[in-house]
Amino acid sequence: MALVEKLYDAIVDGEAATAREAVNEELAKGVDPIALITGSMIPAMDDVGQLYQDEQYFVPELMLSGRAMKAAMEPLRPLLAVSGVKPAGTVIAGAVKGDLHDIGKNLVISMLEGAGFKVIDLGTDVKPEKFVAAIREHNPQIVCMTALLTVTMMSMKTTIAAIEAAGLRDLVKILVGGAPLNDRFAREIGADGFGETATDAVTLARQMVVASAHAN
Ligand code: B12
Repeated sequence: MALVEKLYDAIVDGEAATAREAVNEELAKGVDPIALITGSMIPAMDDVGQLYQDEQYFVPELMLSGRAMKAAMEPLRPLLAVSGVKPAGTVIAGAVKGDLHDIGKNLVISMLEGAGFKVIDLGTDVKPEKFVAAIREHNPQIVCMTALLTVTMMSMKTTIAAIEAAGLRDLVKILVGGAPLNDRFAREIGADGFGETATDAVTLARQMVVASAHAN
């Protein structure tokens, strides 16, 4: 899908109202929501990250772009969600302790909901004990964790250890994601899977639900 310049520029420039307007204009033309996300919105956030790294952008600009990304997601979320069907499975999702980045997590949630999963969003800066309590309360098949900071990646390990200590590890599959992660790290910390994109989250979640159904 070609880049929609108005949408891309609005996110890079941190203009929330224009970003939402651009999405609505594209939807009115019949453009596929996922094409907007992958073709224009994620590339815009990637470039914002680069600008920050190059010290052309600072935290206020990051925040404005984050807000514009969220505004652009608003009209898309209901279109990604399906309703009225039996959930494909239950997932709990959160950004781990210390991590306030939630754009990727929210995208993962939207895509999972779009694929028919019931998702309980634990939010950001989620402490290990909150993951544990949510597993007890909601009985999910899958736990999705996000970390965007190298310093918070280790919170994933601590969370998996807490889930293990609570005797719940065998009841759930654990998926991890976020820009600084890779497959090897996921294996080292004892996760069941790593996904680079929100689409990977759906593919892996589907595989894991099928696998756990066979195991039962
Ligand atoms: C927007 C942003 C912010 C916003 C966040 C707004 C929000 N509501 O989320 C704000 C301004 C709050 C922020 C704050 C900070 N940020 Co910041 N931020 C970013 C930025 C530019 C974009 C992140 C983003 O939203 N990307 C777009 C989404 C769609 O991508 P994603 O999160 O990776 O998710 C995708 C995949 O990873 C995957 N995925 C994600 N989760 C999961 C989970 C599963 C299970 C699966 C399968 C897949 C999956 O699917 C998603 C879609 O494909 C990145 C740069 C970058 N390019 O990553 C820096 C970045 C992450 N931030 C950085 C830093 C340093 C900070 C601050 C420390 C800055 C400061 N000095 O205060 C604080 C930390 C706050 C905290 N405690 O968390 C650094 C981290 C460096 C590092 N190595 O640790 C980065 C990399 C910028 C940089 N280049 O230096 N930030």
